[in-house]
Amino acid sequence: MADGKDRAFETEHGNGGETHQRVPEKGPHSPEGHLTTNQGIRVSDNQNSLKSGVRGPTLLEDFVLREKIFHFDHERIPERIVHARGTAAHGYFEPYESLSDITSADLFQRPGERVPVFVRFSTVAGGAGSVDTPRDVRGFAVKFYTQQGNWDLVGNNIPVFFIQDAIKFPDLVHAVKMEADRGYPQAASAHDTFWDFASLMPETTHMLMWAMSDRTIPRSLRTIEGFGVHTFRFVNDEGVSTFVKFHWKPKLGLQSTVWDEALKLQAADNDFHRRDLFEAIAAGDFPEWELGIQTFDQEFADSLPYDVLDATKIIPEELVPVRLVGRMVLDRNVDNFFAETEQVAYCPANIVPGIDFSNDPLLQGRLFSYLDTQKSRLGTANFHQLPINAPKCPFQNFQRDGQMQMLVPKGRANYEPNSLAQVGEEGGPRECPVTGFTSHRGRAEHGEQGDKLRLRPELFADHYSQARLFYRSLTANEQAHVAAAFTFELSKVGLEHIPQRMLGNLRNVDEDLAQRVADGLGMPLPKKNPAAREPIDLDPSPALSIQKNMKPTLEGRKVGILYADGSDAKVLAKVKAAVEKAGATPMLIAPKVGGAKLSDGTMQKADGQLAGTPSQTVDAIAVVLSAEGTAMLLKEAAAVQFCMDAFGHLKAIGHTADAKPLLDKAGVEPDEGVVALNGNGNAAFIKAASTRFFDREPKVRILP
Ligand code: HDE
Repeated sequence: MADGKDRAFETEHGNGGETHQRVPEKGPHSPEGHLTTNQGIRVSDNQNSLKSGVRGPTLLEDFVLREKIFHFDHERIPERIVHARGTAAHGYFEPYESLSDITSADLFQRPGERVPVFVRFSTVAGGAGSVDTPRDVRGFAVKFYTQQGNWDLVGNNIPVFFIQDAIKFPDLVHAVKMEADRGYPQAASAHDTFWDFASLMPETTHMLMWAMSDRTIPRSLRTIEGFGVHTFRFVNDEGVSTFVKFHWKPKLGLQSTVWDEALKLQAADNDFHRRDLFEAIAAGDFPEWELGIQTFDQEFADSLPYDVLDATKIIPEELVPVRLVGRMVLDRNVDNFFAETEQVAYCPANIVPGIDFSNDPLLQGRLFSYLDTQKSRLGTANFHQLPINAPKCPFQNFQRDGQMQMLVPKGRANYEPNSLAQVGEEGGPRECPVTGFTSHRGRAEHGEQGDKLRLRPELFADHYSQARLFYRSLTANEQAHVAAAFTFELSKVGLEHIPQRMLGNLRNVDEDLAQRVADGLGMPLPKKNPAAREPIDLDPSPALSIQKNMKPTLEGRKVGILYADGSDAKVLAKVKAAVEKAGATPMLIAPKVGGAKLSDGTMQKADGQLAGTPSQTVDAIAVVLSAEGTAMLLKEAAAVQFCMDAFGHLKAIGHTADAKPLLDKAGVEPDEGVVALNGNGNAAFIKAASTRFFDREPKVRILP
């Protein structure tokens, strides 16, 4: 009779029923390995539901089936309203030096002492099932499990934000998410409602410059910076406050894709970023960032032509250098995506003594939102007890009960004050004015206290100076990318008055940029929109450019090596070894995943099949083909596209002499990045593969 059971198991044990008598001591059929219901009852059959007769109806009495389906029906929880798609990892933070002069926060006192962290990276606009590589801001949320409680630094990979006041956040998010009637586009800002809102709210302009730059199409999560965005406070033992802005600097340097590559990655691998992070950690190639701080006092803040409480402004690094105070290493993947990555609950209100908020009106709104959203997402006020959210130091108070209470508090003391200790009963915890968290007092003279007003500080009205500063800090190639991104996004807007309004705003940023976007759209340049406050010229900040700060290294990157039957075994082995020596991962790509027969007769297995491993998934390519292999692949569109895209995405291309006809067919023109592989050390190829060839771009695409 067909019962769907595991045949090998049956052979071993004679028949299914016999297992009850002869339980092995170890393995899946040992007592510990037994499958049970949630009530602990052992399950005898996980393949068949209980029926009345072999062909009869399923019985309601089948509690094993009912419990299993019931639980499955409720496996999903509401996804995050923003930042729904994310990936996370465990690691540690260690300070380089004591910061006791400026903060009493315990985690910054003892150099080298590690604090566990859990970091979640995310996109913002798309749903949990969207893709990893849209043009979007990346969330960079860090939970530090310190000995004084949890500190959450819930930041982004961009140092400013779209809006200045939390009251506009629901409007912003409604506008950027898929349009309310049609339910699209997913994970894209290139549509009417986003640009309608953005163009009506000039305060978004600085962030728009960043969003349209290569910052929002990162190559890897390992190559993004992170920012706390708001101005925070450090407070030392004497209660003296210093303003602080937080930065994360990636060890591998900044690196982005080009737009066509990001688009094609959406087709090649929806999970490109999470796979990259997971694989790097699994391989022991641990991603690392340094924590940087910019600190300054009130007097300095008062001297600036912008307001440090305004989250649409940066303080250029050239003005206040970023001091590197520690490093963070991610060295452990999650065991379970749901239990950890999905259930983690970050909250900017989670701070520890020694750190405090500023009055940034965006931050102030966030302090309410995150706790509130966790209740609807995780369903109970006890979500802090989930292992991923619970502090690693003791925590105790008189909060009680509620859904999913996991703790079993003892005794009668569930209120305070109480005098139960006087009669020998447990009295429970007490407040501590000395070591407990105390808030920094605001100062009336800085407008931090006063009349109740729905107003913004005066300097918040300057919406364009820093947008201009950003644009003018980029390389010419990066500026062209910004113009191209505005052109692409606005070309997707159906209502014509919206791009016109946006162009009118851009004229306040930079006339040349506005003209380029207008030309790119094939639209007339409208009149400049009046600015609430006339922009001023600020000194450019080279630190804002990705290209000016890229690290020429192959470390942590991937090189795709294309080969086929007849490829030279020695050349292949040498390229592979050179790539490994440079700290990168070679990815062997052949027409068939089973491999190809090399010149010496050996069969070389592939890591990826050509049709499923396009060159956008790697950082550089080596085409190691014989004349015979080249002749065969000239008829394979995937091979031609492989080379064409590597060239178009400004990547290094190493090749054997015999592979030249394939490169010719793909339109690969000779330049610095196209290197002959002669099998002797491949030094020139490795050097080329460690960077990208932005000078090549005018040959492959017309940028506005
Ligand atoms: Fe968030 N944001 N946000 N945000 N945010 C959320 O909290 C919110 C803002 C950021 O990996 C939500 O748990 C408001 C700035 C990250 O789980 C929600 C405002 C910055 C994450 C929320 C902002 C961020 C979130 C949704 C304007 C950079 C993902 C789910 C006042 C400094 C954390 C959740 C993770 C998530 C509210 C603006 C970063 C709804 C009201 C600025 C990295 O509470």
